Amino acid sequence: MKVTREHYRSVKDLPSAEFVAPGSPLCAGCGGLTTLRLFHKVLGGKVVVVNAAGCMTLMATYPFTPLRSSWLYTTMASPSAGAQGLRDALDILIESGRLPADENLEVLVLAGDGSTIDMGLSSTSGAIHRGLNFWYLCYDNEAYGNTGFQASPASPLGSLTATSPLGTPWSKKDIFEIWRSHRPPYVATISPHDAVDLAEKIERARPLCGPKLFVSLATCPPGWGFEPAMGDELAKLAIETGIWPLKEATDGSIRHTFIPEHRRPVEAYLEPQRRYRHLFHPDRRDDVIAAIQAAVDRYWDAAIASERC
Ligand SMILES: Cc1ncc(C[n+]2csc(CCOP(=O)(O)OP(=O)(O)O)c2C)c(N)n1
Ligand code: SF4
Repeated sequence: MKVTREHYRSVKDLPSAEFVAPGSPLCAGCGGLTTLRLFHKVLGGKVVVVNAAGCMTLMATYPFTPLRSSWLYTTMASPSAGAQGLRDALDILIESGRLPADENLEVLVLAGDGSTIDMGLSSTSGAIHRGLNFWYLCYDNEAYGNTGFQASPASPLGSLTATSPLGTPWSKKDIFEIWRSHRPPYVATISPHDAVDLAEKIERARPLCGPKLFVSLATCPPGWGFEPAMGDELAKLAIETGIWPLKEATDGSIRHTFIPEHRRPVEAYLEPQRRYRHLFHPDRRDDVIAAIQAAVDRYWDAAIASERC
């Protein structure tokens, strides 16, 4: 089931302008880069990107950059503090007449899951609490990708990373709920597979003043172990199996923008990825596969029950 779309009916309705040019040192088939390209396209060109150290930092290999927008690079722990400084500076310059109002910029934090869910969470929590008017795009490749794919608290149960060679024993930290508990105006999950859903969510968030989070599943060919051409199929499978729910919370109230009523078994998503190969070869780990399936089923049973109320 899909919700009614108000702004975009198909990808043909998306703006044609590009703000991320082709050609960057990022890996072929990076789902995070696809999300950024789509996100920037819809948000528009009047943007300053505040980028925490991570894979996307590779875009700013001086003197080259594929970005047409402005860029501020921060440590992993401080993109939201950087966003606060930029927002304040822009507001003061406009208020004092030193910058024309039509030169205002949207402030967009761009950060990986490690920075978002772990190291940068404290400064972000402060920024949300202060009601900072900014956009936050987390590309969640489910590990510390840039430094060799070490486990992060976003690494899902059973996944192999450089620091969990037997499979991560924990479930992902729920950044959607962590943000939602701060009561920001808007929180959403998105996917590089569904450009229209992503674009609709940006339009719904645009009129809202305050912190706005978008968490995108970032399919990662080298870290997850799949051929770059398969990225879109995997992102689709994450939605169809129910592993990556597409949802939003406006003023705390959650709704799913797609409910996979006939969910595919999680194996369809897990088996093609090298990071889950140990669950299938040489012996099947039915216990771990069943635990992953049970968590997905529990999530959707609760979600469907609450949305029917
Ligand atoms: C305080 C600090 N510790 C470690 C590093 C080294 N470092 C640079 S990028 C990175 C990984 C970032 O992971 P994530 O935020 O998930 O983004 P990704 O690399 O996956 O894009 C690390 C550990 C750093 N820059 N700063
Ligand atoms: S390691 Fe993964 S997230 Fe990082 S650039 Fe490559 S594909 Fe993208």
